[in-house]
Amino acid sequence: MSKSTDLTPGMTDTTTGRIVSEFADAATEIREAIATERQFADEENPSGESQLAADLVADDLLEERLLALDGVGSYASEERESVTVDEGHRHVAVDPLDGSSNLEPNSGMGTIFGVYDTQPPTIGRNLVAAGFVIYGPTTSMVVARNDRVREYIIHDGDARVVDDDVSVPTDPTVYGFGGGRENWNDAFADYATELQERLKLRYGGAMIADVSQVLTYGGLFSYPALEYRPTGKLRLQFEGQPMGYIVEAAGGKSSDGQQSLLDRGIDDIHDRTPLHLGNTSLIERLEERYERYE
Ligand code: AHM
Ligand code: MG
Repeated sequence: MSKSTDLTPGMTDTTTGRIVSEFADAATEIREAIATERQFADEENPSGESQLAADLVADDLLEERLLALDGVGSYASEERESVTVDEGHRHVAVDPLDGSSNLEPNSGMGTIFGVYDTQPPTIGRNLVAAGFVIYGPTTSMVVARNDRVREYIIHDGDARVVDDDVSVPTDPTVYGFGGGRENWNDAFADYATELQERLKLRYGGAMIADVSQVLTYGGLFSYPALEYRPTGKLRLQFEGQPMGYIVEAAGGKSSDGQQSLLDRGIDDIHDRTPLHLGNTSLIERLEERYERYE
C-alpha cells in the first residue's frame, strides 16, 4: 500500500489522515487473516461472544500499528476489556472484524473505526472521522470526514477513489432488520410491517455490508431493542457511533429510537444500543412511531 495515497484530501499530514491510511494499509493483511485464521480462539470477547483467531489477529495488528503513530492517544476495541492508553490528541475505537459469524458461510465482513478528539468512552459528537472497510468480492473502504463521504477500492497496494461524494439516495429501496419479529416491541414491529410492504429485503448478518446497501440504494438498516435485550445487540462506541457518523455525513440519519446515535450517552465502551440507520424521512417516521407508542 502506498502511504502517499491521498485518503483524506487536504489532510494527509495530520494524525487523522495517517490513522485513516493505516486502516487502508492494514486491510490487505486482515483480508489474508480471514482466509487463514478461521478457527475459534477458545476465548470470549468482553461482550461474552466467542472470538475467532481472525478477530484477534486483526485486533493485535491494528493496536500495534495505530499506537505506533505519533499523536494516537488511545486504542479501544470491541475485542478488549479496557482502553490501551498512550500519549496523543487522537483516539481510535475499532470493531476489528464486524460480522465474524459470516466467516463460515463466506459472506461479507468488515472493519469499523472511529477517530475521536476525546478518549473513549465518549459520545459520538466527539468523532472527527469514521470509516469502514468491507472484505467483500473486492476490498472497499468508506471514510467520512468534514461532512463528506468517500469510497475507495483497495487493490494491489493502492487505494483508489471510486465515489468522491457518497450520499444516501433520496428514494429508499432496501431494508434489513436484525433480531427477529417475535422479539421486537410493537412500535418497531408495526413500522417494519409498513416498510416491508414497499421496500426489498437485504439482510446479510454484517452491519457494514447491510449499511453499504443503504448507502448505495437508500433504505433502512435496524438492529432494534429486543425483548430479551432491551438495549439491542450492537455496540454504541464501536459500531453505532462510527456508522451513525458516516450515514449522517452522507445525508441520512441515525437513531436509537429517540435521538441521534451521536447524542446517546455512554458509560462504558462496551455499552450496547438499539440502532437505526437510513434515509432521513424513514428515521423521522420511525422516531414519531416510537413517540406515539410510549
Ligand atoms: P460482531 O461484531 O461480533 O460480528 O457482531 C455484529 C454483527 C453485525 O455486523 C450484524 O448486523 C449483527 O451482528 C448480526 O446479528 P444476527 O446474527 O443476530 O443477525
Ligand atoms: Mg461488529
